Amino acid sequence: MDLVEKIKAGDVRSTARLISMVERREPEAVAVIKEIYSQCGKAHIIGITGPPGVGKSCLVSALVGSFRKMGKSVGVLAVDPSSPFSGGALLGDRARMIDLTGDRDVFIRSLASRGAHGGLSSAVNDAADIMDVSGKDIVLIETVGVGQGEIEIARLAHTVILALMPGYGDTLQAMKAGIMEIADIMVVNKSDKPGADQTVAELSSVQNYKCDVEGDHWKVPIVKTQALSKEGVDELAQETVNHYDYYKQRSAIGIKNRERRTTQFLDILTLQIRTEFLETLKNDHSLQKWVKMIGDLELDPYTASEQVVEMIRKSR
Ligand SMILES: Nc1nc2c(ncn2[C@@H]2O[C@H](COP(=O)(O)OP(=O)(O)OP(=O)(O)O)[C@@H](O)[C@H]2O)c(=O)[nH]1
Ligand SMILES: [Mg+2]
Repeated sequence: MDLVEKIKAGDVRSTARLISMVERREPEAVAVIKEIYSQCGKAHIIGITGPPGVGKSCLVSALVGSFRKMGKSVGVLAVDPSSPFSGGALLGDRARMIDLTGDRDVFIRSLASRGAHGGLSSAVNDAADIMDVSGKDIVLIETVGVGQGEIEIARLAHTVILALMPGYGDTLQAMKAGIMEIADIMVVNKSDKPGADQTVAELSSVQNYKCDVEGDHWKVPIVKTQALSKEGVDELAQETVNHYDYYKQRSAIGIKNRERRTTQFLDILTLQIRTEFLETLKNDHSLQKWVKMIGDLELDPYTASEQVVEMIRKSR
């Protein structure tokens, strides 16, 4: 059996190998992705995001348990923290997840967030596709932080869970970063701590305002959880299923998928055009003249790019 066949049969080692190849951006990996692409689209992709330390990894572990009880197989992608401050958390995550690894229907992989320029979101896209084709019913993606990069990654999910914990600070931060808008479900984890109900109330006032639309709109549920004791986690799992069903019933999963694929396509295309252009720049004397003029302050880079775009337009 070749690699593609093995992955389709759900072989764990082959799946892990291909994800590593994707992470290292090996050209052979691209060839395999091309081959499996048409078989994507069966998995329900769930993103979980939120400020550091709110309990995302613990929630992921607990959610895996809830989904297994529903008879669903699960792939987990943990996007490693790049910050040296949270570097220690990863080991903790692995240790917490260890009790799940004996199960054949659970596959856990982390992806390092080093390797800049869009490399990560492209690796996450590919890894999610690989888990999908390997037969996982659910693909859970944990991203760290609430920055633009995390928002981009969360966007590839069908269902985005925003995890917060009691305390106004985190809530405010999340609102500022604009991440509230992408949340399909909000979680107040660590609800064993004081102030959980107040945080829920704060969030629901924001949500009511934002979702105060008549007719056919998904009302973002706010779920209280305690990831360590697993309280509320079955309910959270059920809400993700409800959200997916809601979109499916309205044939809106296709729209979500198209949005994801458009972004992915643009990322790949931009990178390819950039590479291609840099190659041309090296060999084309007229382009080098341009670069020289920009360097000598005879032409500004804005006018130069407008002229290049105009040139491309004319050549079409
Ligand atoms: N009291 C309480 N502590 C919790 C709960 N859930 C998680 N924790 C603790 O919160 C800490 C952080 O949990 P993680 O799951 O690593 O949090 P995270 O959001 O994944 O953290 P990063 O990946 O570093 O952003 C750990 O010490 C957990 O034991 C909870 O429901 N209640
Ligand atoms: Mg974590």
